[in-house]
Amino acid sequence: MNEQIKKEALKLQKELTEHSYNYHVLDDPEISDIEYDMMLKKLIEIEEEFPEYSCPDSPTKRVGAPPLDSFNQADHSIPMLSLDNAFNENDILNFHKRVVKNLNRENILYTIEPKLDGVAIELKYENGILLQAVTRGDGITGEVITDNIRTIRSVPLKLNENKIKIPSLLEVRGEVIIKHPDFKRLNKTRLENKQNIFANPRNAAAGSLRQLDSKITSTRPLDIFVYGTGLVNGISFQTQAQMLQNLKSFGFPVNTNIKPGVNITQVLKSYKELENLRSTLAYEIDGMVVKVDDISFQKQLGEKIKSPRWAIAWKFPAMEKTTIIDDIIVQVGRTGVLTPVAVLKPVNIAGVMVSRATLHNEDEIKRKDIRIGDKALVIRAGDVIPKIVKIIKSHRDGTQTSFQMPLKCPVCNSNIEKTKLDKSSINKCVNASCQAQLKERLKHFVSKKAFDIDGFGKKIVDQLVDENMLKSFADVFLLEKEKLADLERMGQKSADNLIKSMKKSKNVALQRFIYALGVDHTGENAAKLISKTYLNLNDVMKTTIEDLEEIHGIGSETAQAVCNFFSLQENTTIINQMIELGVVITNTQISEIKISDNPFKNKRIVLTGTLQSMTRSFAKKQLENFGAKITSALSSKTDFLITGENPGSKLEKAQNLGVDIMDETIFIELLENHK
Ligand code: I6G
Repeated sequence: MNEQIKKEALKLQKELTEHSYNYHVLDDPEISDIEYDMMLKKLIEIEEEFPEYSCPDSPTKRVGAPPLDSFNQADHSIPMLSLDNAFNENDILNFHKRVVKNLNRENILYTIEPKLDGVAIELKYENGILLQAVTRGDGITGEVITDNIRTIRSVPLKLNENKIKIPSLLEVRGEVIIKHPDFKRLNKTRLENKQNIFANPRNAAAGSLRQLDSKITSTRPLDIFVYGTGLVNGISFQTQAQMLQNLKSFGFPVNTNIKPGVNITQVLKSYKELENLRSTLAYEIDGMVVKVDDISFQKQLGEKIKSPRWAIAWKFPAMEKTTIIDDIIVQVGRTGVLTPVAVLKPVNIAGVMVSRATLHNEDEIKRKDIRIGDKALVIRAGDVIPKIVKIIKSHRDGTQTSFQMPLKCPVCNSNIEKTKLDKSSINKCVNASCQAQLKERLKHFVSKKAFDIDGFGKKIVDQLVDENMLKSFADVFLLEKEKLADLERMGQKSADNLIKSMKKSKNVALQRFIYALGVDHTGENAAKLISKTYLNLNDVMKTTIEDLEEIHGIGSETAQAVCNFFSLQENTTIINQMIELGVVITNTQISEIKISDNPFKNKRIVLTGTLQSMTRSFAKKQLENFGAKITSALSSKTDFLITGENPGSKLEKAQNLGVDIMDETIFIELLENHK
């Protein structure tokens, strides 16, 4: 019996190890997460009852071990050095010259790898089994974090044995990271649980590895890429590229953006390529590591006290910099929401001068304890607008001042309305005609995804509002070339072009038009969903909250905001003015073609009973969009009776008249099939 259980434990250990590798290293899972969890649960149960069938490389070790009181320390067999840095081409060419001179040979080949921005660690495998994991520490001694490292699914607990014989000792070095999507998810959860969020993926990875309770570490989305070896017995490598290849076949994740065996010209070219790739990668990198490829040459070159002579890190410009918050100003957005913005001492971050950073809202300022005069760490990631990561509190000298949200709108001096949301509160200027709101609404109205009026930039909108030439959306279509040309910094040609683009924009798709109106909670997606449902603007303007809520993807906030917007006389007046000025709104989502081919087209239809999946008026709207005619009275001319719950006398009458009866399920199916 016990033999049977032992066999099952071994089988589960083997299969779970393979599935984990497929999932975490190859990114190619063969079973579902639920199946994996079920198998793991079974193995945990067996190992709990029969601990003798467990082993150091059992997948059950990944769920964490009992908490430690403190970490033990361990010396690295070979010191974990750091790398010298290069900051420009010249530094790299000088490195190359030194290599050429020391080796006394030209034509040196290098292997280049992305430099990951994570936490350096060393893993020790004896006869293929992971026995110890140590942090870099001071390079000589690190902390033993084996239980924590075992929780990382992509770290092999046992080396794969295929073509290459498992060495008796293998120390592998690598970088523990957290990928961007995992980092975002982690911080979102922490925010929801009212925990401090991590400033960046590196801090999150370091914090997760520092846990004395590895069960906590096991909940963190840690990942690893390995890049080199420490002490090795029982295997040797000729080149850096071959070493990486072997590590890969042992089951380690090795970065895919590695270029093996390239000459110095290709090294120089690759830097730009990798820099361009940087923002597209799922993980943070901060440079490119250049290593002499031939390991016998590496040995010949040797090491200095702190760094090898055969490798160098060519750093990317920092995406994070510190600077001073000179002021905190308040901007008024198109919906009147007040947003505090930090005015920064201008700082060059990766080639872009940064002088502003949004602070989102009052609560964010409180949470991060941001004060005017503070020194702040600012991040610029991709095209996203700069963000304050944290305040350097040690810089405070008592001159820093707290920020107070204004009690009146800083632009029109109207009252501010404070609304408490679940996690934060928003402050809103109550005056819909506030100049700041008007400017922002108009900028949105003419923008690319809305009316797309070429040449109608933000500065022109500001200028036209200040000159009283734009007071509403309709005024855009009243602009005249001569008056525009008279404006400062405008001129005949620009005025001419602007009028031409304005005229061209008058033919607008319904979804763009709805989006352009800048209704609260109604972005591009909502505008598209609405125009997929209603034939024309008139139908949208007449709709109800209930009908809008029937649209999959439209929430109650959007439904209310849309109905509220169209219920205001001043809005409908402006829309009518625009139409009078030649704006033509066409629905490109519901086309004539669609209407020409569906089972409801030109049919006389009667609805009866209570529909479960939508309101009666929404069903009517949908049917009309398909070209049906909806009537209330049933006659022999009726083509279909659509029945909901409790259809009443109409059902019997239809049966007597021989009218086709369609229940809700069939109706929904036909509707969906022809959308
Ligand atoms: O800190 C490091 C990051 C990446 C390294 C490194 C590396 O290779 C991709 N390689 C060496 C040899 C050292 N540090 C010392």
